[in-house]
Amino acid sequence: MTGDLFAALRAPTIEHIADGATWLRAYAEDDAAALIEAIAQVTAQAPFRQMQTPGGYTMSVAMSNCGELGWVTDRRGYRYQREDPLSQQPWPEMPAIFLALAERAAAAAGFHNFLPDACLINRYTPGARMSLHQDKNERDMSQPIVSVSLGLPATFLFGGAGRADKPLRMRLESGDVVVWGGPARLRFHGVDTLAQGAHALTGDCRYNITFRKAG
Ligand code: MD3
Ligand code: FE
Repeated sequence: MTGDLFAALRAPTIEHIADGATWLRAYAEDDAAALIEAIAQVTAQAPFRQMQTPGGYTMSVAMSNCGELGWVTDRRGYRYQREDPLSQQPWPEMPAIFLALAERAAAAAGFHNFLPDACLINRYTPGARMSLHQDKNERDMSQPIVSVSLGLPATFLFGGAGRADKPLRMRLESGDVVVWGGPARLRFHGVDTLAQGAHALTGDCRYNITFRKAG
């Protein structure tokens, strides 16, 4: 049977990738349709937008946020803030299904009582990429980041402590969750250019949602 409508569900597996990094393959597969619906609701209020880097480039990835704090970038720099700069209103509330998944996934990786106050939603269309960077705008680096991939697969680049360290390549598929904590928390990482494709739930795009304790 090869039709998309009857695509087999992947079996969830737990894989230790590196100190502090745990790959929960297919962990969110059962929730994928509901998560995508929740993304649609959040972004009806806080639309996807391509932000400017401090250096003046326009990011190829379109972003939005929900939760108390949202990650933004513009000519003034990278930061978290309570208001959506487009509307000057607070970011949409974090959907209950987001919070529940983030808490459950963090606990499965050994990080108990994870209570994210920020959720960044990234949308990749073919050609979009994210260059190697560190996530260091959060206050407490002892808290992990939980990432959930939905839709088209992507090649994730998992680097080292220095920008020049040769990254490992990992193919992240829809429903995969990765928990990044401990010594993995400050490693460089990025996403290779998204290839064209068609996914039953998202069409021609990939979403990545990351849960963070930012404040
Ligand atoms: C490893 N997003 O939004 S998620 C980001 O697929 C970001 O959209 C990528 O990097 C994406 O900042 C990757 C996986 C990820 C997220 C945070 C990390 C990996 C990480 C923090 C530290 C180490
Ligand atoms: Fe990142």
